[in-house]
Amino acid sequence: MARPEGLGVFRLSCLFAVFEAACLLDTGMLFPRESSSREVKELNGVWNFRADRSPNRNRGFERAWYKRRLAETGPVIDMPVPASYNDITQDPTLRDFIGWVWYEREAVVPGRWIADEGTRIVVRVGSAHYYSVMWVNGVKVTEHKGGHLPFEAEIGALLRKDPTQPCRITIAVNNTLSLDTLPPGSIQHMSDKTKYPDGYFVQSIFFDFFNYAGIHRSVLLYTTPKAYVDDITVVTNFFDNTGLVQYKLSVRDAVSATISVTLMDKGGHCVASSSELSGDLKVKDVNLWWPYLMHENPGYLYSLEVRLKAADEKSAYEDVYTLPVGIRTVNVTSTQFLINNKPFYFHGVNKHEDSDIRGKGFDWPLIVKDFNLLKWLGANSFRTSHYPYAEEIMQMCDRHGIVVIDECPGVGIKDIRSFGNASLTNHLVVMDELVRRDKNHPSVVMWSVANEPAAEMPPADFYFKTVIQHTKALDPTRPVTFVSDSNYARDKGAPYVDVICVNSYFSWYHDPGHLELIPLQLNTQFENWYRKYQKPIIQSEYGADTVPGLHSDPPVMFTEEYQNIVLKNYHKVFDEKKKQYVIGELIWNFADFMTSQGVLRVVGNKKGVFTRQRQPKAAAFILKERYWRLANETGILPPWTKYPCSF
Ligand code: BDP
Repeated sequence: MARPEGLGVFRLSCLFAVFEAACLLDTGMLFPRESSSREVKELNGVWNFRADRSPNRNRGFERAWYKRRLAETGPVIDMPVPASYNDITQDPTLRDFIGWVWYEREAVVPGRWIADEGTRIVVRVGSAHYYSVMWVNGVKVTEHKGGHLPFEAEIGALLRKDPTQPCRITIAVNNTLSLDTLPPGSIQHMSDKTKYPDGYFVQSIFFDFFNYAGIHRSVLLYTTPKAYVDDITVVTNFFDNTGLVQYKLSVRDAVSATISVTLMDKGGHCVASSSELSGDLKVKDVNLWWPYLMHENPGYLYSLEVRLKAADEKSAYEDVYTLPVGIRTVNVTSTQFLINNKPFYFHGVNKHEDSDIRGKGFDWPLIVKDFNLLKWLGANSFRTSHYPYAEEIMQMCDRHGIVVIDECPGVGIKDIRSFGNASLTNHLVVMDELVRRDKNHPSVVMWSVANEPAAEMPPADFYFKTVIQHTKALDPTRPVTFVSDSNYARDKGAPYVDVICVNSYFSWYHDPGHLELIPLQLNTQFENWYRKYQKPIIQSEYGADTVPGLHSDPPVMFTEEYQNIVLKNYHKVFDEKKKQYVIGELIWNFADFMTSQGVLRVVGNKKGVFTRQRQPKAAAFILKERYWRLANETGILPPWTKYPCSF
């Protein structure tokens, strides 16, 4: 990614050719936004729900539950959408259920949507984990593999066939993970009749968070005109005071279209315009997009308003879509991560989408609380460990200047059978879907293709080389990483990435209790990786499980004092190495989170600096002190945030 100054324009002009060639998907996935030509109707609330408890979990398909009201097929319960279903009831068999569950509700579709044949009606699911099939009025409209990315289907024609019918949406969701899903898992059938009843099976997973399932993000109906803007890609740059927004539009079903593209500043003033499907917009006296705590006006967003006018024999159509655009650059040298050509140091966190009751279900109060905590902490960044987060979270990051390492669900790739062709093909499709969804977010500065896979296995080299190269071809504007454990010697992904991300748990999983070893071992870790690859390094995980309220001095494991010393000992080394090639530190974890049950976990993973209920442990104050100090050293802080801050 290192780029000599001055080559930027040449690089940009080549980008779109590559964007197109590499992606296997043929439609866009713009976030549904209301405009003068588009309406959005949320279908969140209480849905009917039924788990298929038949021995092969297939009765719903055999008896075509989608053809009737779900309540007519058997007993249904209330289920909130969005939410994981696991923690909603008191039933342990539903919490741990494996297989197909069925959701259903009827939506009221505005009559004018149906009456106007020039209106496309789309049903969209923000995410459902893991495999989904969707029907409308008993007709299958789409299916989707993967638990963290959106899918949609156009249903206008179907609804117009019989406008007297309600719009009954049925979604079957299966959480079973197999060796070629992402993340992978496997089903163990327990055949020892002395220990297990007939047909007993369990889901094995190779990652450390609860495999929450259900419809996790909003279900929407939205409209566009028949001729519409299907996709927008923007790439940005700047030279001196002039910003450059290179854009490309994809439009559908538009015969004889005219385009008008207007870039507006925050005040709504036009700063550049065009009437082409693709082009360069120049912005004088540009306001760059800056990270939180790096500039007094972080997260500056322009609005790119795209107007499409088209006509066919029957009608004229006008579509309007407005995309927020942040103008910024990202580059990597052998020792630095540069945002807008200035060194950026990641002082942030790893997160999970996880909370009481909702599991991985989207929840605005939780999200806004988390952003308040991030800002309180002085965190300027996070990694979406270990899967893509909700689009609304990425939009918050854009607005608040929180920098994101956007990770795909490539976590727990531990079994050699998960390196086969089926897995690889699926991994490439997931990267396509992720880049398609998140490519325009200025907050996203790097893609992460995997977390701690079994990189020592022989097929890992080809596998990760392919995934990393594919991702770079999809998006040549952002660096790519691959998150390794601390053992540099067995790493197969590192030669191909731009930034090395390393997780290590010295004095925890290695030499538990020996806090005094952290500085030596961490120093050795950094030296080894840098000597071998000469690439900048992020400490992408470190931490210690801590039960809030547990105390001991001298510190012992699981106490708040122990977590404090782990952090402080890591920080000493970071302070030295950040003068050389260490470009960031991300604590594991922002908050405690649920895992599957096991002897190493006491009601979940307790490495949070906040509890699962978002209350600070002692370590949160240490981190806050440090992050504000780092920000004060490296950034330009607005007066109200001057260290020591007023929070
Ligand atoms: C790391 C994993 C993370 C785990 C963490 C831990 O990347 O998902 O939760 O260990 O054990 O290796 O706490």
